[in-house]
Amino acid sequence: MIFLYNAEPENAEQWSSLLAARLPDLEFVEGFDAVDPARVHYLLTWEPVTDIGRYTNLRILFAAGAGVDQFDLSAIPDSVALARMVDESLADIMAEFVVLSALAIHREMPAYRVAQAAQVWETRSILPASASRVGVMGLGQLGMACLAQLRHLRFQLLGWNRSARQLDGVKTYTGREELETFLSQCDILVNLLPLTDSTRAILDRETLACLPQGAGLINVGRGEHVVEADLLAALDSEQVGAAILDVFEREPLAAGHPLWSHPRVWVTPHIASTMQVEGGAAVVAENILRDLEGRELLYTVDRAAGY
Ligand code: NDP
Ligand code: OXD
Repeated sequence: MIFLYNAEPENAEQWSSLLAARLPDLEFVEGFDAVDPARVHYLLTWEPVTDIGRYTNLRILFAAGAGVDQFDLSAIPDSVALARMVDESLADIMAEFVVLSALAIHREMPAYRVAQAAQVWETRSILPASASRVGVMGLGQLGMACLAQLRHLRFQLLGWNRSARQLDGVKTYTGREELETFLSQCDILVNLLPLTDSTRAILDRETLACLPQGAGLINVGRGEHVVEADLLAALDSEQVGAAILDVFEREPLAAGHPLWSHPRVWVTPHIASTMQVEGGAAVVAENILRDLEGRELLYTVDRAAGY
């Protein structure tokens, strides 16, 4: 049995020894070019696989991230299972980033950065977190982890999701019909949707206009959820007061892109969270064992839904 690893080279050794501890017969191979594709049974990769049909004995394609939008799902043969990364540490780290960003927006840090650049000493309103409404789009593994941490700070919480959810202390909304009502109450909006045909460009001129005037946006989902030109216009008109953006339509964000220099935008280079090796290897090993024993796999992707 061959496991082909195509993720961060610096973590390969640790992956290899963690997998060997649970699967001593698994041969660990690193890099797409290291082995004849027909010999590979399990494959972990961030990048899309070119010509996946060459992997004639592939059993599970493991996405190295939580999202699978980089893959052409229609090209993956039905005989190959697709599993994504779900790991408690990945969710904890995402929640840390979202709490940090929500507090920064709530306490108007982007405005203080602008004031500092101009050497202006000017105080702004000081209110507890309970005065701000934070809405999370996408109540999956990551969205739920963020809500749990935001709750500790006493933010007022809202959630929007495809299927209906009932959550203690969170006002929840479902489907497109309730999107506008949800958005109209979000002083701070957090996007944690997966990128699919139904969610691409979901934050555009029309939906951004539904937010309360001056709302903050935290985008940690995917860049293509937001129409960047519409966001820039909303920032310029102060419909959006501040944006903390970790993901972009094109990554890396191009030099000279107006988002780099907008005074009320904070840019981070897709670092909100990432898989941790221990958690990732545990999930992969568990799924390989399940496959070998003919049991149901964990965290498989619904290809029709696209996530
Ligand atoms: P999950 O699959 O666990 O959750 C996705 C959630 O979104 C589900 O609750 C789902 O609803 C909901 N959803 C899907 N489609 C729609 C829709 N059309 N309308 C409303 N709700 C919808 O994903 P994760 O929480 O694990 O990850 C979310 C995304 O976060 C990833 O896909 C990735 O893009 C991004 N990410 C970003 C990282 C970063 O560093 N910036 C790191 C990791 C992930 P339902 O419950 O009905 O299925
Ligand atoms: C992921 C990511 O999907 O890092 O895990 O964006």
